[in-house]
Amino acid sequence: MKVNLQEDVLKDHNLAAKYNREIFRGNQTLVINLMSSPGAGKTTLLEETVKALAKDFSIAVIEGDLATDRDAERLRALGIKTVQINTVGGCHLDARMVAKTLPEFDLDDINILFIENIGNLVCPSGYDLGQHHKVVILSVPEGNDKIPKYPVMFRRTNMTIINKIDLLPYVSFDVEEAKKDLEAINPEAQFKTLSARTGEGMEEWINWIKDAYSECAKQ
Ligand SMILES: Nc1nc2c(ncn2[C@@H]2O[C@H](COP(=O)(O)OP(=O)(O)OP(=O)(O)O)[C@@H](O)[C@H]2O)c(=O)[nH]1
Ligand SMILES: [Mg+2]
Repeated sequence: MKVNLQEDVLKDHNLAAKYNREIFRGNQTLVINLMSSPGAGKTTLLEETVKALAKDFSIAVIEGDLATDRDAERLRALGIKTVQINTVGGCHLDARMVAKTLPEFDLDDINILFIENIGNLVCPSGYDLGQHHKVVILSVPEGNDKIPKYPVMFRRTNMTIINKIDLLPYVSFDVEEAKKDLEAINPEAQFKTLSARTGEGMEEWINWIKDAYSECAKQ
Protein backbone atom coordinates (compact mmCIF):
# COMPACT_ATOMS: atom_id res chain seq x y z
CA MET A 1 0.00 0.00 0.00
CA LYS A 2 1.29 3.44 -0.89
CA VAL A 3 0.77 6.08 1.80
CA ASN A 4 0.69 9.67 0.71
CA LEU A 5 2.41 11.13 3.74
CA GLN A 6 2.26 14.71 2.59
CA GLU A 7 -1.50 14.47 2.06
CA ASP A 8 -2.04 12.97 5.54
CA VAL A 9 0.14 15.51 7.28
CA LEU A 10 -1.60 18.37 5.52
CA LYS A 11 -5.01 16.93 6.41
CA ASP A 12 -3.97 17.02 10.03
CA HIS A 13 -2.84 20.64 9.67
CA ASN A 14 -6.15 21.48 8.06
CA LEU A 15 -8.05 19.92 10.97
CA ALA A 16 -5.99 21.95 13.42
CA ALA A 17 -6.65 25.11 11.39
CA LYS A 18 -10.38 24.35 11.48
CA TYR A 19 -10.18 23.85 15.25
CA ASN A 20 -8.38 27.19 15.69
CA ARG A 21 -10.86 28.96 13.42
CA GLU A 22 -13.80 27.69 15.46
CA ILE A 23 -12.19 28.82 18.70
CA PHE A 24 -11.42 32.27 17.26
CA ARG A 25 -14.97 32.58 15.92
CA GLY A 26 -16.49 31.43 19.23
CA ASN A 27 -14.54 34.11 21.10
CA GLN A 28 -14.95 36.80 18.41
CA THR A 29 -11.18 37.20 18.34
CA LEU A 30 -9.80 38.73 15.13
CA VAL A 31 -6.63 36.88 14.11
CA ILE A 32 -4.02 38.30 11.74
CA ASN A 33 -1.10 36.20 10.50
CA LEU A 34 1.86 38.49 9.67
CA MET A 35 4.48 37.15 7.29
CA SER A 36 7.62 38.48 5.59
CA SER A 37 11.25 37.71 4.93
CA PRO A 38 13.58 38.21 7.94
CA GLY A 39 13.88 41.84 8.97
CA ALA A 40 11.12 43.35 6.79
CA GLY A 41 9.68 44.90 9.95
CA LYS A 42 7.02 42.53 11.35
CA THR A 43 7.86 43.16 15.01
CA THR A 44 8.38 46.90 14.52
CA LEU A 45 5.01 47.16 12.78
CA LEU A 46 3.45 45.11 15.58
CA GLU A 47 4.94 47.39 18.24
CA GLU A 48 3.54 50.48 16.52
CA THR A 49 0.19 48.80 15.84
CA VAL A 50 -0.20 47.75 19.44
CA LYS A 51 0.61 51.29 20.62
CA ALA A 52 -2.11 52.65 18.34
CA LEU A 53 -4.77 50.08 19.26
CA ALA A 54 -4.16 49.15 22.89
CA LYS A 55 -6.37 51.85 24.38
CA ASP A 56 -9.45 50.57 22.53
CA PHE A 57 -8.75 46.85 22.09
CA SER A 58 -7.44 44.00 24.16
CA ILE A 59 -4.52 42.55 22.19
CA ALA A 60 -2.37 39.43 22.39
CA VAL A 61 0.51 38.16 20.27
CA ILE A 62 1.98 34.81 19.28
CA GLU A 63 5.61 35.20 18.23
CA GLY A 64 7.23 32.66 15.93
CA ASP A 65 11.02 32.41 15.74
CA LEU A 66 13.56 29.64 15.25
CA ALA A 67 15.25 30.61 18.50
CA THR A 68 15.16 33.23 21.31
CA ASP A 69 12.25 35.16 22.74
CA ARG A 70 13.66 38.54 21.74
CA ASP A 71 10.60 39.56 19.70
CA ALA A 72 8.24 38.38 22.46
CA GLU A 73 10.18 40.53 24.95
CA ARG A 74 9.68 43.58 22.70
CA LEU A 75 5.90 43.09 22.84
CA ARG A 76 5.85 42.22 26.55
CA ALA A 77 7.66 45.49 27.22
CA LEU A 78 4.50 47.19 25.93
CA GLY A 79 2.35 45.21 28.37
CA ILE A 80 1.03 42.80 25.74
CA LYS A 81 0.41 39.14 26.61
CA THR A 82 2.78 37.34 24.25
CA VAL A 83 3.57 33.66 23.82
CA GLN A 84 6.76 32.72 22.01
CA ILE A 85 6.94 29.62 19.81
CA ASN A 86 10.48 28.44 18.97
CA THR A 87 10.46 26.13 15.98
CA VAL A 88 14.10 25.07 16.53
CA GLY A 89 14.91 25.14 12.83
CA GLY A 90 11.38 24.92 11.38
CA CYS A 91 10.81 27.57 8.71
CA HIS A 92 7.11 28.26 9.40
CA LEU A 93 4.42 28.05 12.06
CA ASP A 94 1.61 25.55 11.64
CA ALA A 95 -1.89 25.33 13.06
CA ARG A 96 -0.98 22.64 15.59
CA MET A 97 1.74 24.83 17.10
CA VAL A 98 -0.74 27.70 17.35
CA ALA A 99 -3.42 25.42 18.86
CA LYS A 100 -1.00 24.38 21.62
CA THR A 101 -0.54 28.00 22.72
CA LEU A 102 -4.25 28.83 22.90
CA PRO A 103 -4.83 27.59 26.49
CA GLU A 104 -2.33 30.24 27.59
CA PHE A 105 -4.67 33.03 26.47
CA ASP A 106 -7.97 34.14 27.90
CA LEU A 107 -9.39 34.42 24.39
CA ASP A 108 -12.80 35.43 25.63
CA ASP A 109 -11.22 38.73 26.66
CA ILE A 110 -8.97 39.18 23.61
CA ASN A 111 -10.23 41.25 20.68
CA ILE A 112 -7.25 40.91 18.38
CA LEU A 113 -4.58 38.21 18.24
CA PHE A 114 -1.57 38.87 16.01
CA ILE A 115 0.62 35.97 14.94
CA GLU A 116 4.12 36.90 13.80
CA ASN A 117 5.25 34.06 11.58
CA ILE A 118 8.86 32.95 11.03
CA GLY A 119 10.84 35.37 8.84
CA ASN A 120 10.65 33.57 5.49
CA LEU A 121 8.99 34.50 2.21
CA VAL A 122 8.36 30.90 1.12
CA CYS A 123 7.43 28.29 3.77
CA PRO A 124 4.78 30.15 5.86
CA SER A 125 2.61 30.77 2.79
CA GLY A 126 1.50 27.14 2.61
CA TYR A 127 0.08 26.89 6.14
CA ASP A 128 -3.38 27.90 7.24
CA LEU A 129 -3.26 28.82 10.95
CA GLY A 130 -7.00 29.41 11.18
CA GLN A 131 -6.49 33.19 10.92
CA HIS A 132 -8.98 35.67 9.45
CA HIS A 133 -6.36 37.52 7.41
CA LYS A 134 -2.94 36.74 6.02
CA VAL A 135 -0.79 39.84 5.63
CA VAL A 136 2.62 39.91 3.94
CA ILE A 137 5.14 42.71 4.48
CA LEU A 138 7.70 43.56 1.83
CA SER A 139 10.25 46.22 2.77
CA VAL A 140 11.69 48.51 0.15
CA PRO A 141 15.38 47.52 0.58
CA GLU A 142 14.42 44.00 -0.54
CA GLY A 143 13.58 45.23 -4.07
CA ASN A 144 10.26 45.08 -5.88
CA ASP A 145 11.18 42.05 -7.95
CA LYS A 146 10.24 39.94 -4.90
CA ILE A 147 6.54 39.90 -5.82
CA PRO A 148 7.00 38.10 -9.17
CA LYS A 149 9.90 36.01 -7.79
CA TYR A 150 7.98 34.73 -4.75
CA PRO A 151 4.47 34.60 -6.22
CA VAL A 152 2.99 31.97 -3.90
CA MET A 153 3.25 34.16 -0.82
CA PHE A 154 1.69 37.15 -2.58
CA ARG A 155 -1.05 35.00 -4.16
CA ARG A 156 -2.08 33.45 -0.84
CA THR A 157 -2.24 36.63 1.23
CA ASN A 158 -5.05 39.15 1.16
CA MET A 159 -2.96 42.20 2.03
CA THR A 160 0.50 43.29 0.93
CA ILE A 161 2.20 46.01 2.95
CA ILE A 162 5.20 47.81 1.55
CA ASN A 163 7.17 48.87 4.64
CA LYS A 164 10.14 51.21 5.22
CA ILE A 165 8.94 53.78 2.68
CA ASP A 166 11.09 56.31 4.56
CA LEU A 167 14.01 54.59 2.77
CA LEU A 168 12.58 55.13 -0.75
CA PRO A 169 14.98 58.03 -1.51
CA TYR A 170 17.96 55.75 -0.83
CA VAL A 171 17.04 52.47 -2.50
CA SER A 172 15.78 51.47 -5.89
CA PHE A 173 12.17 50.42 -5.37
CA ASP A 174 9.29 51.31 -7.68
CA VAL A 175 6.03 51.31 -5.71
CA GLU A 176 3.83 51.55 -8.84
CA GLU A 177 5.59 48.57 -10.41
CA ALA A 178 5.13 46.56 -7.20
CA LYS A 179 1.43 47.41 -7.26
CA LYS A 180 1.11 46.27 -10.88
CA ASP A 181 2.99 43.05 -10.14
CA LEU A 182 0.65 42.33 -7.25
CA GLU A 183 -2.45 43.04 -9.35
CA ALA A 184 -1.21 40.57 -11.97
CA ILE A 185 -0.69 37.83 -9.37
CA ASN A 186 -3.58 38.54 -7.00
CA PRO A 187 -6.10 41.11 -8.25
CA GLU A 188 -8.20 40.81 -5.05
CA ALA A 189 -5.31 41.63 -2.70
CA GLN A 190 -5.14 44.95 -0.91
CA PHE A 191 -1.98 47.03 -1.09
CA LYS A 192 -0.72 49.54 1.46
CA THR A 193 2.50 51.49 1.81
CA LEU A 194 3.80 52.65 5.17
CA SER A 195 6.76 53.32 7.39
CA ALA A 196 6.60 51.69 10.80
CA ARG A 197 9.47 54.02 11.75
CA THR A 198 8.01 57.43 10.82
CA GLY A 199 4.32 56.49 11.08
CA GLU A 200 3.53 57.51 7.49
CA GLY A 201 0.63 55.37 6.21
CA MET A 202 0.00 53.83 9.65
CA GLU A 203 -3.45 55.37 10.02
CA GLU A 204 -4.83 53.49 7.00
CA TRP A 205 -3.45 50.21 8.33
CA ILE A 206 -4.94 50.84 11.77
CA ASN A 207 -8.32 51.71 10.22
CA TRP A 208 -8.19 48.54 8.16
CA ILE A 209 -7.68 46.49 11.36
CA LYS A 210 -10.55 48.30 13.08
CA ASP A 211 -12.86 47.51 10.13
CA ALA A 212 -11.69 43.88 10.12
CA TYR A 213 -12.47 43.67 13.83
CA SER A 214 -15.99 45.07 13.30
CA GLU A 215 -16.58 42.44 10.58
CA CYS A 216 -15.29 39.68 12.86
CA ALA A 217 -17.42 40.80 15.81
CA LYS A 218 -20.58 40.72 13.64
CA GLN A 219 -20.19 37.02 12.84
N1 LIG B 1 14.02 52.67 8.16
C1 LIG B 1 13.13 51.81 8.63
N2 LIG B 1 13.53 50.75 9.36
C2 LIG B 1 12.59 49.89 9.81
C3 LIG B 1 11.21 50.06 9.57
N3 LIG B 1 10.54 49.03 10.12
C4 LIG B 1 11.47 48.26 10.72
N4 LIG B 1 12.71 48.78 10.53
C5 LIG B 1 14.00 48.24 11.01
O1 LIG B 1 14.24 47.00 10.37
C6 LIG B 1 14.94 46.12 11.24
C7 LIG B 1 14.19 44.79 11.37
O2 LIG B 1 12.92 45.05 11.96
P1 LIG B 1 12.09 43.93 12.73
O3 LIG B 1 10.80 44.57 13.08
O4 LIG B 1 12.88 43.32 13.81
O5 LIG B 1 11.88 42.87 11.55
P2 LIG B 1 11.18 41.45 11.60
O6 LIG B 1 10.47 41.26 10.31
O7 LIG B 1 10.35 41.34 12.83
O8 LIG B 1 12.44 40.47 11.68
P3 LIG B 1 12.44 38.89 12.05
O9 LIG B 1 11.51 38.67 13.19
O10 LIG B 1 13.87 38.62 12.41
O11 LIG B 1 12.01 38.17 10.79
C8 LIG B 1 15.08 46.84 12.57
O12 LIG B 1 16.35 47.45 12.62
C9 LIG B 1 13.98 47.91 12.50
O13 LIG B 1 14.25 49.05 13.28
C10 LIG B 1 10.80 51.20 8.81
O14 LIG B 1 9.62 51.44 8.51
N5 LIG B 1 11.80 52.03 8.36
MG1 LIG C 1 10.36 39.90 14.31
